[in-house]
Amino acid sequence: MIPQCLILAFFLRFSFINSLPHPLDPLSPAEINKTRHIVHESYLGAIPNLTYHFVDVEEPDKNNVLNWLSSNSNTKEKPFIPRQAKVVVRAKGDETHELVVDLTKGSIVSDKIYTGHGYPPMTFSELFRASKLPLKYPKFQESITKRGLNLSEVSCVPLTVGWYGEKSTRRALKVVSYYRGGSVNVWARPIEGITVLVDVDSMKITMYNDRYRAPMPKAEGTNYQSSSSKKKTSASCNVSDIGFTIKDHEVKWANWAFHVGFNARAGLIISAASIFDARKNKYRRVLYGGHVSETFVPYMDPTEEWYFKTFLDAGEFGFGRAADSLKPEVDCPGNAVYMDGYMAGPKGEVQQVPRAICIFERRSGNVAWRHFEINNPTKKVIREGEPEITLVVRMVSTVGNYDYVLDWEFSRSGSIKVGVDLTGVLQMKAVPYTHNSQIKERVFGTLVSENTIANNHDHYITYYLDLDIDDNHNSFINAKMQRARATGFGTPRKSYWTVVRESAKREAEARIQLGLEPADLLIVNPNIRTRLGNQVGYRLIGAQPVTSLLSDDDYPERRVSYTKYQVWVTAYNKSERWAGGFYADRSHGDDGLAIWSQRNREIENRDIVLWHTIGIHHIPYQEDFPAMPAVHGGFELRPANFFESCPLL
Ligand SMILES: *[C@@H]1O[C@H](CO)[C@@H](O)[C@H](O)[C@H]1NC(C)=O
Ligand SMILES: *[C@@H]1O[C@H](CO)[C@@H](O)[C@H](O)[C@H]1NC(C)=O
Ligand SMILES: *[C@@H]1O[C@H](CO)[C@@H](O)[C@H](O)[C@H]1NC(C)=O
Ligand SMILES: *[C@@H]1O[C@H](CO)[C@@H](O)[C@H](O)[C@H]1NC(C)=O
Ligand SMILES: *[C@@H]1O[C@H](CO)[C@@H](O)[C@H](O)[C@H]1NC(C)=O
Ligand SMILES: [Cu+2]
Repeated sequence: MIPQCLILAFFLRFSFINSLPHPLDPLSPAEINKTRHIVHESYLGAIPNLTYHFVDVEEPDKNNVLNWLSSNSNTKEKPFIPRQAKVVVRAKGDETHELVVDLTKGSIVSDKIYTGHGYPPMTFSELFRASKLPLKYPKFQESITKRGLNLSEVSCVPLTVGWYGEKSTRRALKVVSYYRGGSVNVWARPIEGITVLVDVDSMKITMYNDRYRAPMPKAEGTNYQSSSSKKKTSASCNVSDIGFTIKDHEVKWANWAFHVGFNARAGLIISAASIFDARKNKYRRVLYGGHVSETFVPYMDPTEEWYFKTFLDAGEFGFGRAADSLKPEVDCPGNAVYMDGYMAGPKGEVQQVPRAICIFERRSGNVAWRHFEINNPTKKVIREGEPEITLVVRMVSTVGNYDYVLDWEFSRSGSIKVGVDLTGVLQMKAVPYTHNSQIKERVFGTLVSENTIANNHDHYITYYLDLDIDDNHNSFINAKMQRARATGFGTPRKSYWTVVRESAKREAEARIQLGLEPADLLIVNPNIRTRLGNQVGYRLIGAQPVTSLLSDDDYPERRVSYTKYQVWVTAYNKSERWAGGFYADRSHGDDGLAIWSQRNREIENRDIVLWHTIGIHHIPYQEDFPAMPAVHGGFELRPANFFESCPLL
């Protein structure tokens, strides 16, 4: 007995030491539980109805993480990095506490009350309770009866309200309602004309208006569930060509090594991505951290019941909070491996999202590289090439009616492709019209079915990209292609283009509107050169440019003024991560990317962060009804004089 116990004790101790988390790991279920326990043991535990709005790992200082990453566990001890959680709780309905909880010490090491504009995200239970209020509200019941509808068939959806110049604000939601009545597609049958304002801290309806009625769109043709007879795709694609390894959150595949994280706000987070350079026989740093920073979805309908719909989905709701469990063989192919996501619920309790992330090898059917050659001395034909094989890391965020499929795709060529597929169901508005010819007023969208307008809107998805090319001393280069006159060469050519490389010295020089002039945008390490003397770098191949069409003085635009440029570069600052500001709900636009950039810090040969906004202006079409075929957007980070030669050979 005794020896066995000793052996067991030894193993437990050994495995404990070995399982010290990677400093960038998300909080584990035990750590989320412990965070809650520490907060409850403090003076805050005595406050009734304390609500948890944000719980995430407090990211350690970058230098400490870099030391940790570079220390080889075989030769020297990993430096100790305390595990800390950043927590935002609300107490007594009016105080927002920002806490740093030290999980190693078991205590709160920082406690500040936030008094600025804006609020943390709603909790799930707040959204749920607000959505139930109208159903018990006599005036709403009357409105439903007057429309000849059945209250038990009504679904209510709580929406954030934005900010429209109010001097002082309270936390609020507007609840919109839909009629199921025989359809699973609630979004297709809106109950139009009603405004219900809920004050969230008192959880009461504080304003109610039933302004007009519109006919209820028919239920027929709104269902999007595929018929059960449809055969599943065969799993014959279950091939793993290269194979990858996952140790906790660390992934190794082909020449890549990186860390996969998850939190309630950003969802999927890629960190510490390095690529093995066979010639240098070492891993070289590329991306210290990358994730969705904010999203902005403004609807283009200025009427009473619609004008406020200008959502900052990541900051107001949370892309991770909205993460959906992935369905094998539909959301990810048969060879995928899954990771669960964990976050804190409204009471600080652990919430699990099973299969939040999937990782799989993709054989796209494309060519990675090829060449056919007849001009060679042997007179034999040469035909060489390789199929493209990549590794994809994916999650899906379903924010209300929309589904965002978020991909990070790693290629052996050194390229990282970041993609978003937009799908789901449109936001629709009930109208009296069944044919386009009947419409004599402005309707702000497309008639996609009888009595149904799908409203015009935009999607902007802003990425945080902390690139570290080899090390932290990087510069941003705008390599402009400029026309030159061909004079003095003695040839009949009149013009050609040449490259003018401009290294941005300060943040103001790195606000870019794509598409205005041809240019390559690069993050380079000005201190490291290839054998041939070129600066090593990575290049951003940007998405098709989208620029907000809202006027600068419009309130939603003031909150996301960073959408006027698709590319920004800022000086690295650990606390500058969320492009729309940390407190996005009802924000006034006094925090966020555009404000930080105004400091106009030096960014040449510094630790810098690249920000890129992708998206679409969405004019709906009939094919988007009742569910929308995915629309793809994305960008690429691609080596540019980073390797000495083609890394595929
Ligand atoms: C959560 O923490 C409490 C207090 O430390 C402990 O009693 C409980 O067992 C933990 N629960 C889980 C699921 O880890
Ligand atoms: C706490 O919440 C409960 C249930 O939601 C509610 O009945 C009670 O009034 C709240 N207490 C305080 C002090 O707000
Ligand atoms: C309303 O719906 C409920 C549940 O579907 C049903 O039992 C009830 O008969 C309906 N009432 C009317 C007036 O249609
Ligand atoms: C596909 O491959 C994975 C990983 O090797 C395996 O776990 C899974 O069972 C396979 N699925 C099928 C349908 O063969
Ligand atoms: C880092 O960012 C925060 C938030 O913008 C700011 O308050 C702080 O002054 C910045 N620190 C430095 C050293 O610039
Ligand atoms: Cu859309």
